[in-house]
Amino acid sequence: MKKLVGIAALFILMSPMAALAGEDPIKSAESAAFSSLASKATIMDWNDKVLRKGSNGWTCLPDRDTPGNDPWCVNDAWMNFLTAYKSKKNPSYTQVGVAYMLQGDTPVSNSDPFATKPTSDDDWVTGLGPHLMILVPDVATFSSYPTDHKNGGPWIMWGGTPYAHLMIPLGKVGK
Ligand SMILES: [Cu+2]
Repeated sequence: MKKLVGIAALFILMSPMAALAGEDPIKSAESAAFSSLASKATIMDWNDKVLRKGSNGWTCLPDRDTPGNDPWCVNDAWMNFLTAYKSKKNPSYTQVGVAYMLQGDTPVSNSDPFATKPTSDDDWVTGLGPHLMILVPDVATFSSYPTDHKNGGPWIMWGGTPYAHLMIPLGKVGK
């Protein structure tokens, strides 16, 4: 419970900090995808506050106060995932999820969804460029994909957990 409160506090702290940095959260959120999608999307901050109501079923969220630029544009299945993830509950989506992260991402563990500091070099994913992230209702159908994020193509992040998803780089991976 203490951890949950801590995470909630973190998310509450994050939006004023982003605002202090002078970043327009709507512009930041929209930059996660291309304008034909993002301009009609709902814009929401990380406290679930709607900053702009959209009309196309997509939701974009601004860069968080973490290293790297990591705005998201997601469909309903991914919103279900993110809501569950924030409270460490199992997601319950039943449709395919699509998320755009065209600005890249914050460094993250490839195996531990809740790692708070860098893990081993083989596991810690840094320098992520533009990518798509796909959810499927039955994560067992991911089994033919590699989990190695350095394989040069798509890979499974957080495999073997309820948060498994397919990462699809839209550019070169690594240096
Ligand atoms: Cu991502």
